[in-house]
Amino acid sequence: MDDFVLKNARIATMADNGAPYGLIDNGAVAIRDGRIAWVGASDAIPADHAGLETEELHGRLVTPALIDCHTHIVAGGNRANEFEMRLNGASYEKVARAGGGIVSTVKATRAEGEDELLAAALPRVDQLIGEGVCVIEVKSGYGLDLETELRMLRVARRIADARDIRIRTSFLGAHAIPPEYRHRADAYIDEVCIPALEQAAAEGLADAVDGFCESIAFSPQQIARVFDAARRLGLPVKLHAEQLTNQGGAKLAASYGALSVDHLEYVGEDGVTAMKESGSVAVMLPGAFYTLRERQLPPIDLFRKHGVPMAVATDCNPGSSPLSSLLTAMNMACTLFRMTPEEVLAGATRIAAQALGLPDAGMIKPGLRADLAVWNVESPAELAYRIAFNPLQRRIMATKSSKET
Ligand code: DI6
Ligand code: FE
Repeated sequence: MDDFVLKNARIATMADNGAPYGLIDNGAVAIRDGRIAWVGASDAIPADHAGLETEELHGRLVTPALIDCHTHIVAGGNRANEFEMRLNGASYEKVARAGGGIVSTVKATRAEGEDELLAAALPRVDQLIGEGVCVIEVKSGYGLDLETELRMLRVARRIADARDIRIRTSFLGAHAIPPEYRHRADAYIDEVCIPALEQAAAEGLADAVDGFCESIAFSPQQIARVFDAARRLGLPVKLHAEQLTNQGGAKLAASYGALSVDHLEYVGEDGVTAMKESGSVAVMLPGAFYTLRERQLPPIDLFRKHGVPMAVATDCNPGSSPLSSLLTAMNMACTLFRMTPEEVLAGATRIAAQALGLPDAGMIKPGLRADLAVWNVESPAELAYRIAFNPLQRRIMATKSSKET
């Protein structure tokens, strides 16, 4: 990437400068070697950057590039047929008997090769890129056998070769109990999940370890065994917790210093204070809340009261959140969860970076990567305000060579 300056922009730095959104009106940003070299007022560009190629932005809004910190974007098949069955009155049991639910995605994912899985994921990735996203977290968890879990992670890595995007992977072997281990969750953890995790770590395929702690998935004790393995391997953890019931997953994840705890509709105040102590981010996933027509709201006021940072992500997956628009997730987080436009923009930039353990992204600040989004809007609140409208003018991403750090 060439060195250049953007000027006469409204810059929502999302860094702490005392103003809402870290806003700099009539601002400029200097980019050198794929990093932010300087940011400030357009009439105060330092002499050492003044000679660079300069682009006039005519008051457009510039934000950090967006970050989708929770997706299952690699998955086989889709579940439109069961969506249709349910809307035609089929019961949950009937859908399950017809092979529906998460197991159907496991079956489809096992049946697809790397190229097929990649080809299916790329249009969803492209939609996110088209909304100014520069980092996508991608989970495994629809393989539930060693071979397919690793295949999913390889496909996730290949997304970064096929597109100008940074990918962070999470091993999610403890997502569901596969049919062949029905009623034998402990055996699944020992015989499949932990060996697959060890293999993924040995091959450098996992940046973090995730799990689904729920009555229909894994208990806190079972998740703890997966997290012990993660700790031995030196990998950070995160957890789907308290999505449908309160199992104490948030407290467990916090005790392992989790980067994030995700969903959290049913978390209690004890879970929230544990997350505050561990510095874990609360990842809000309104796409799943919407799709499942959930009624229990995540306790936004408790996160605010205890100073637990909130991220917002798509949870893009074929079952509970067939959503590949982060802007829509931001809108939903405002309308459904009553988060503020500033909270949701922070949640899709600075706090999302924190949820992924990325200290070099999510803000417009000297030294950080020059991953930016330029928008055809005047105020940052417009990003979350419109429904299914994409005002991206262009995305700027730090050079390919500095893509992985
Ligand atoms: N929570 C969810 O909402 C998804 N996974 C999870 O742990 C559901 C995934 C699916 O239905 O395919
Ligand atoms: Fe999820």
